Amino acid sequence: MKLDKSKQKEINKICVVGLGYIGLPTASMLAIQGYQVIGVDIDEKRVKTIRDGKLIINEQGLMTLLTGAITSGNLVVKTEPEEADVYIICVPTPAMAYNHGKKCDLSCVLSAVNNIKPYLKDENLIIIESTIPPKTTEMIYNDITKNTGKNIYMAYCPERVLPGNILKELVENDRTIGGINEKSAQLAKEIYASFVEGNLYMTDSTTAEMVKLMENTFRDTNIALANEFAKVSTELNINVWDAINLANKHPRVNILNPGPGVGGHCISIDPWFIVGSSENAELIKKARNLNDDMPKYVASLIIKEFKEMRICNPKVGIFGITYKGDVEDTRETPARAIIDYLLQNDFEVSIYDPYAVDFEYPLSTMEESIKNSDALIFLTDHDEFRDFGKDDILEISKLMRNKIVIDTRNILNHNLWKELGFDVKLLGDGRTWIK
Ligand code: SAJ
Repeated sequence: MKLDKSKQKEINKICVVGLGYIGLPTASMLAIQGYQVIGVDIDEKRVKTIRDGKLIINEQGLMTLLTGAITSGNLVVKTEPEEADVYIICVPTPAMAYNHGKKCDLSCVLSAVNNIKPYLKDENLIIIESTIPPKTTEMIYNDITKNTGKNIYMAYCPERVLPGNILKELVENDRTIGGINEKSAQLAKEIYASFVEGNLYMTDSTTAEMVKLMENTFRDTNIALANEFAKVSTELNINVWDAINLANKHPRVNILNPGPGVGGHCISIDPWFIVGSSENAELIKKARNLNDDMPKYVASLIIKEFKEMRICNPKVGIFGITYKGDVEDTRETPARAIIDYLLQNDFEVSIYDPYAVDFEYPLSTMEESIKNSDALIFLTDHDEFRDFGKDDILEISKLMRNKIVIDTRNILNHNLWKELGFDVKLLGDGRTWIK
């Protein structure tokens, strides 16, 4: 959709603060639509890299979009903000430890707001896209109006895109636009209407903040329920995967998958922002803790099993450490805690992951990880593991000391592994574990 300049007289210049996964694609998209965009990042190296037309993140299609934005002359990147009609804040909001849980670290958002304060004029619009706790937009709005005396507009418009598919989702996904008042929401809507093809829903800023957190909390609590079903099924000697599959045949049921825990920088963190905002968020807190305890549950099952089997000086190959399949991201990965528990219990651990590059523990080749091991423990649902066929399994079998596989994601062809002599143990299938 091209910008209808006649309708956009009030907004010409947009300053996007934070040029990461969300800020850079958003700034480029707005520049292509004809806005004059100033992209700001405090990281000089990052600014220089973008200026040179190079990418700071590996994202499909972003190179073409960025090149288009820079050559159009509409996108300029720098380390300091400047006067503009609109400011869009896309900086990180990590979690920090707090009161047996976590809370939102707002320091980057607050410092971005402080950096734009000297440039603010009456009638400016500030949009926050970073994930933040409820009422943060209101708090920042009150602070700005009190301390600058400026008459500004403000809105919260959370991003919703999946890394790996950012550009498509940036354009196609519906968006929630929460204004501090109606005029703020209306102005923010005009900006997003320039490139979003999905629906734009307007609401107030606190509702929009909750909407973002509720989306990820829904997923977290649903996974927690699946994980609890897995523990109960193990006790009852049934297979949770079969049970979930059958339950999901109901037209109004959709239970997600159990697993070794919930990782990544969104689902495992955002629910804490609700917990920190209300004493009534009991279920959310319980679900979060249940998912956080899954690595301990999985490690204890494995340790107990090895004791029952009387395997001395166990060596295991860990297959997959990233937080989910086919990505290289290890932030908040449950694999980290599982490896810690195994090491504390005198397991020798050798780690293989086809995607991970950076990790606290050394990474091995697939062969090193298999060699002389008693078991292979599959923690991540990489397609490479799913695709293991007869020849691969036979090769693996030759190198191992004991032929055990532990599948925490239900990704292996269990019948094939069993036919080739393996003892297959599946998370959530009580029949495969010694009682
Ligand atoms: N997981 C399970 N069982 C499942 C599904 C996932 O154990 O059935 C685990 C995964 O293995 C992983 C974690 O949960 O460790 C989170 O993975 P995910 O694919 O659910 O979510 P993210 O963190 O990669 O991306 C999400 C997306 N949100 C939703 O799908 C609701 C994305 O659209 C958001 O933009 C992003 O969070 C975000 O920024 O909030």
